[in-house]
Amino acid sequence: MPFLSPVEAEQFRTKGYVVVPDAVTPAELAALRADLAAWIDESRGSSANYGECIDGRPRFDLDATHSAADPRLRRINNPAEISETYRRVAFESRIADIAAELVGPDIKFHHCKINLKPPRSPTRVGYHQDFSYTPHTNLDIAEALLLLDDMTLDNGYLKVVPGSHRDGQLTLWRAGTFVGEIAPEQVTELEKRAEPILGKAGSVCILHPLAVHGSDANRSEASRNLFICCYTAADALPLAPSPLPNRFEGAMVRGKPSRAARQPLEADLVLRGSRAAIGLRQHYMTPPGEEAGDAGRPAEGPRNCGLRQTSYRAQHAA
Ligand SMILES: O=C(O)CCC(=O)C(=O)O
Repeated sequence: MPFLSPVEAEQFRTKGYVVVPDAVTPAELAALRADLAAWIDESRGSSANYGECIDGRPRFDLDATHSAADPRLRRINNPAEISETYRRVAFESRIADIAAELVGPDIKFHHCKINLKPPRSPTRVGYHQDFSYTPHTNLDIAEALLLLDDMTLDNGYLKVVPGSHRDGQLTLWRAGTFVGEIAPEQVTELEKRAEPILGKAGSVCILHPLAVHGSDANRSEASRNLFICCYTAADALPLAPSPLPNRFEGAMVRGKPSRAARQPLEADLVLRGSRAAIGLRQHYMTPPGEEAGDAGRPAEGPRNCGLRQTSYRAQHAA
């Protein structure tokens, strides 16, 4: 039995995203939230980023304003590696079934993270496409953003530009620098078309890798936390190192592994500099006014990302 209605599957193809309510059970949601509450509480004991991922980077990222009295955990990298609850939801829940239906049937795990926006968090995420962070040989990639809290118009909701996945890849580079977000002059136009992703905790938003999206500051007293899992088709091979290396990377989630890399039908993918872009920073989560960027980035990067292709399956199913 399909996990998505025909209307939902069609929305992913035409708009580049779909929001599915009740993607996890109430028990799964409660267990995810309980682990997260414990991590937030534990963070009170630290004043700098802590924990260690397999590449040596910290597991837990703190906001600059974090304190024991007002804990402000900003991101947890690959929680599936340290919590059986998160691993099980990433691999065994309905979310994985939905991803397999959209970009499978054979899908692999790529990475996961929790993005937190505590009450009154100024953190915004500039408009971007995830493909620049996770380039693969084809576009059958599903980014699943599970709402751990209700997402409302006040608490830093996600905004997606419908249909943007059909317009090709936009550069996240400016003047030779990887800035991680689309240029302001392009954003002005895109923003007019953006749709808010609102929903109850337990809903999942699945994004196409070229869907333009971002989010604003949290102006409310409620937190807005997302558990984000990236899945790829078994025959989508990474063209750059993972932004968040982890021990589950490449593990099959559904179906059979592939011995072949499927290439896009037509692609002019300029990847010069992308390794550095990916390794240095995952996403530019900057308070307004703060420059996005990163020291140590390459002097030059792709000026023109010429990939013009919607998902192979999307094209052929349409
Ligand atoms: O946490 C957010 O608000 C956005 C996350 C996002 O855009 C991403 O992970 O690609």
